[in-house]
Amino acid sequence: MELLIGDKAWSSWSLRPWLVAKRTGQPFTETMIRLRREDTGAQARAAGSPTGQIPVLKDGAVTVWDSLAICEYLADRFPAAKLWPADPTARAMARAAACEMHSGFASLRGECPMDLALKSKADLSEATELNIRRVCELWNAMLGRFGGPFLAGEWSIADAFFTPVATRFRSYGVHLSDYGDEGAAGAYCERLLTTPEFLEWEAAGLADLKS
Ligand SMILES: N[C@@H](CCC(=O)N[C@@H](CS)C(=O)NCC(=O)O)C(=O)O
Repeated sequence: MELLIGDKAWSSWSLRPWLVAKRTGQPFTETMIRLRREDTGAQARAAGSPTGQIPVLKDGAVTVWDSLAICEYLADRFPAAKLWPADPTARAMARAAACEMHSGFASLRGECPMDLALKSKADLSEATELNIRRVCELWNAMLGRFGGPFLAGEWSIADAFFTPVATRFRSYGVHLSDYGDEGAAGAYCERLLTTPEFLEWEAAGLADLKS
């Protein structure tokens, strides 16, 4: 398997399927497409991306070109990795959470792009603050219902989707206690940022910035 990804410090879309691919325990190669360059789209196309965007997974004759679709493909291909919860209720809610992230939170995404090297205090718009409040509400509801340590109990694709969000909260100095959290969401955020897989991604991303 080959995963086309963008710069690890910036590519929030690539981080999600990369974390999931790691959790399969299967070997895969990574091809890095440099973002924020004039020829980013052309490079991605030349490497096999039908849209000129990344991430893309290539597995033999199969090409999958969207982060959520890649995660679903990996869950189908490697059922033993338990990438979605086994319990149908937990699975449905984990999927809803991942889909909400995949298609929503536009203001948060636009105003606070992922940048692993950044530590700042942003002046956030009302729309972004509403997004943060909703993330907090969702995290608290799922952690409360399934008992943690991750959103639907054990780590799942839903947690991969919210890992880039956790980096944004850290980079932009967002304290979840200002948005209705009584501690569980903040602790979960910290948990996402200390998994061995994320730490590996982060170290490589920060090293790339220096090279
Ligand atoms: N919906 C797509 C979005 C992918 C996306 O926006 N990728 C960005 C990088 S993080 C990209 O390829 N940007 C380069 C470009 O558009 O030229 C997915 O989930 O995979």
